[in-house]
Amino acid sequence: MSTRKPPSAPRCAALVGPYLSGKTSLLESVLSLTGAVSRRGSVRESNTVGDGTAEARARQMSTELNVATTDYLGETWTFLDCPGFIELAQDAFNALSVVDLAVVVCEPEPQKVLTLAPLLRFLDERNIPHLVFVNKMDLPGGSIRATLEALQGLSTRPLVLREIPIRDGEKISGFVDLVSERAFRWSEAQRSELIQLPETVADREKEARAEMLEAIADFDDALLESCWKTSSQSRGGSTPASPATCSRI
Ligand SMILES: Nc1nc2c(ncn2[C@@H]2O[C@H](COP(=O)(O)OP(=O)(O)O)[C@@H](O)[C@H]2O)c(=O)[nH]1
Ligand SMILES: [Mg+2]
Repeated sequence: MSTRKPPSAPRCAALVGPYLSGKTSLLESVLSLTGAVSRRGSVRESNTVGDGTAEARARQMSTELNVATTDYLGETWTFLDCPGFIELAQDAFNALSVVDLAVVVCEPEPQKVLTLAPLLRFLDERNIPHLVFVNKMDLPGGSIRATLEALQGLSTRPLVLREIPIRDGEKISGFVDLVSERAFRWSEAQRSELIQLPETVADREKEARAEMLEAIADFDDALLESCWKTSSQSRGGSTPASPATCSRI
């Protein structure tokens, strides 16, 4: 029996969040990993797909919406990378009114996420589907747990981890996807590599997955069933690997 679902209509996602959290870099990674561009540019080298206007390059920041389309697993996604600069916030709110999904990009620092309060309120009040992507996990000192607690204080909806980090000493070397129960090792600017679930993270994975399923069970039985299926299929090795850029929370 085929496990493939029929492709959906084209979808649109907004990348929103504070200035410098990494939205334009995330867009570049998505485009590169899905094959829309052959070489991953970098904001520091001023050669990204986004921020291509003279003004954005000169200011080294997004000064207007960046729009790019790519395909993944047979589905078409258009991304609206919104400027995070506070004086351009209206551009982000306008984009959020038309998208299927908002990806809130932030850094793993509780103090910094407090600035997300108006954005999360906007998403909550309008019932806009959203996920939080905690970026810059390669930098030392970030805390997922403290960041999640700070975010929960700003959101009326329960927030649960979708991925947990794999630590290697002080550094984070990869993550476990709690839906498929697959572990991945990060490689700089490359597709994450599927690895055996490390023993050191097995207990934490069970605990975090139980929390995630419990939260889902409170409001969506179909989604709960789909999570169970995805995990058993991936243990059988029949589903494609998750994208390296999937959600961190
Ligand atoms: N260490 C680290 N730096 C990042 C990461 N993502 C983005 N950056 C850097 O953060 C800065 C801002 O990135 P940018 O994508 O322009 O952020 P935006 O303002 O949210 O669009 C740039 O110098 C990027 O190179 C990341 O995952 N890790
Ligand atoms: Mg930007």
